[in-house]
Amino acid sequence: MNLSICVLPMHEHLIKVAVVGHPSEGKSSVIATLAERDDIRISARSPETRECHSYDIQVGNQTLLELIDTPGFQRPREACAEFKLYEERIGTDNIAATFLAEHGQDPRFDAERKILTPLAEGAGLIYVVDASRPISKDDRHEVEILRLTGRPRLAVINAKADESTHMDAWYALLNSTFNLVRPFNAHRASFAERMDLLRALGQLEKSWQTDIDAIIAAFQVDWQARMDECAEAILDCIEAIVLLRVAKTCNADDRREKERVAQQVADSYREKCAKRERECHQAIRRAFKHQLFDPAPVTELQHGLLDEETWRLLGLNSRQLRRALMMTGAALGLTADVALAGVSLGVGTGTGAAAGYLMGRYAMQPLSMLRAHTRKDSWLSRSMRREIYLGPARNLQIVFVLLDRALGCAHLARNWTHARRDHESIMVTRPTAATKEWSQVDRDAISRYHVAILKGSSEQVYERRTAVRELLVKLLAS
Ligand SMILES: Nc1nc2c(ncn2[C@@H]2O[C@H](COP(=O)(O)OP(=O)(O)O)[C@@H](O)[C@H]2O)c(=O)[nH]1
Ligand SMILES: [Mg+2]
Repeated sequence: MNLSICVLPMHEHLIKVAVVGHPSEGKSSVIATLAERDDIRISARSPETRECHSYDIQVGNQTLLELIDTPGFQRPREACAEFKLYEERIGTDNIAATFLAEHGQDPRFDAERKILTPLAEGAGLIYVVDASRPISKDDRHEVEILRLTGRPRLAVINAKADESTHMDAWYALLNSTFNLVRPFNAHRASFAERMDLLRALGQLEKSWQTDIDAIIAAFQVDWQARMDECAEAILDCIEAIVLLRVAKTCNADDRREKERVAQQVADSYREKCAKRERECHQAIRRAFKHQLFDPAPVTELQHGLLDEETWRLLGLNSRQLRRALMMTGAALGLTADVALAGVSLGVGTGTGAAAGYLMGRYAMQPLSMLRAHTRKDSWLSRSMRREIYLGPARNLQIVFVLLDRALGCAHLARNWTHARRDHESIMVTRPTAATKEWSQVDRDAISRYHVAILKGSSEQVYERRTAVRELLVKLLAS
């Protein structure tokens, strides 16, 4: 994790923290979540971490914090017995180094040696326990070893299940042996919770405080930049899709050819929309540094952008849409026919507001805008060739559907921690319809933006885009 930022401490420190504990308690998961690294190996089956691995957290070009992933304790009872002996014989002064000197080649303590090496070299430690299970004898031995190392130590309660029966016992044990104890769920931790854990790390040792504060400040600046990045990606996508136009000419007298070409236009339009929307979702995914997790399946695979089912679930309801469209219709100065872009309703002319009203009923269906429209190639042309085209998208509902899908995607990307590997569970998530809950003022800002894209000057688009960007940044951060 490299965070570019301004507030750098004057001197170069490197805080080293070893993440230690029992196998499969979630040590690697805590690091993956904290450092936003989804390339760290995590497995439900056999313990994946056999060697120590370091993960740097940098501010600017300077590494300020090194998190060291370690294998789990293998023989805590025997190792603890050794520690007790040294305590009696020579005291606890760098007891970890004594253990390493005594058992430098001992194959029994291979894992313990790897855990204790960074501690003997001065690292602090985070002890990770799954507090949804009862305390075992081995846990008590591990806790005792870590207490005897005398290193600054933070215990992290990473409860993997919702079982809380053993929680009090765990807190009692850990509170008496660790400088600080914090709950932290590696699968569900929010950004604020991640920062809280880092803050706790800073409290362990006075000399760490400044650097940890710099790291937190850098994370916060970076987090804000992500909201801006996502908002820009969403706005670019809306503009591209609203202005998208796909057209083909055909012989107007040949009904079969017309149908075939209309189908081609519709297919090409869908494909281009899907491609453009996917670019937006991938930009969101990248902003949140996901390489493994792809939030797009929920929005893209279950249903397409222009599927009726999508439009049934997402976007505004017909009353909200009618109201928004009355405004849009009037602003665009559209007649009913124009607003509906040729969808014949048997209404010849009307006011923009009437167009909005009528559209409200039809705009709920993506196919109403997908209908291919024909017009003569050229009035001068004698041949009866006609153009079949789709777009630009006058139907405002497409903007709200795009917004719901992009915000849903951002919500998943933001909350999916880098430790999670249960990616298949994402498929059962329902896409969320957030725009229905927006205030009238916010929905109007979208209508105005839509009108500006279709009709406005670049200045007007810029101005209305800025207003919508502010709204999106607020929503993305909430
Ligand atoms: N449900 C849940 N599972 C977790 C959590 N943290 C870790 N796990 C799972 O526990 C298993 C072991 O995790 P890992 O980080 O590899 O443990 P380590 O051996 O201590 O490094 C993996 O299947 C993880 O997905 C958590 O907060 N919630
Ligand atoms: Mg591990």
